[in-house]
Amino acid sequence: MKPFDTSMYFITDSTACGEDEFLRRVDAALQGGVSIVQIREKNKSTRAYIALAEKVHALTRRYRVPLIVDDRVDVALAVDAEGVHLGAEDMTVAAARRILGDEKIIGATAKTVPWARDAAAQGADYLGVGAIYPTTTKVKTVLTSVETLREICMAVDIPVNAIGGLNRQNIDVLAGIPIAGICVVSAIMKAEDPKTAAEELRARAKEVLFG
Ligand code: TZP
Ligand code: MG
Repeated sequence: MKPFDTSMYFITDSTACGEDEFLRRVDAALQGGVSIVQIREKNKSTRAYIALAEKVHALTRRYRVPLIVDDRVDVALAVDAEGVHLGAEDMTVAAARRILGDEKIIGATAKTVPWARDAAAQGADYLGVGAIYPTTTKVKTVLTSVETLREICMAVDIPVNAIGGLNRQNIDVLAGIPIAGICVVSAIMKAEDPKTAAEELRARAKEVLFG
């Protein structure tokens, strides 16, 4: 597997704007220094998902940032993305690993310690844990306490990221928890200036979490 850095993990959402503006925002986030990008599409046809993922991958490649495809191993393979992110209703990590081999990054969602251990044992490369705060992004999720997040970090030896409602103003709640990074959608995607938002969030995360 190629090395990857989940410290500033940006998840896209194309539902709020047209495609040109969407791609402009993703490019701005990359300029602002996000370390990894996930394309997350819930309503597109397979063909449209692949078409958009190809465009996003062209951008992420330019910045040498890995692209992760949410939910879909087939889409990840079709665009030769660097990895896939799997939730409870997606293919298991073990099945995805059989298909993708050892070179691709496989992330998994985990909301409990047993779930986290299971994903790690199946070969997940990182975990996303949350939602830490209520989120305005369309998602089927429940809140995960900061205490559970801490326990998950202690229970597995793969990188753990926090997700859900995180922004520059509230990430201090994560100080002292050995997470590898934060995942955000709105804090960058819906910002007036996504480049500055990414820069500021990254700086704040460095200060509060990795300082
Ligand atoms: N999983 C748990 S919360 C969430 C996902 C995909 C959405 C996070 O979005 P935001 O806008 O950063 O709260
Ligand atoms: Mg999923």
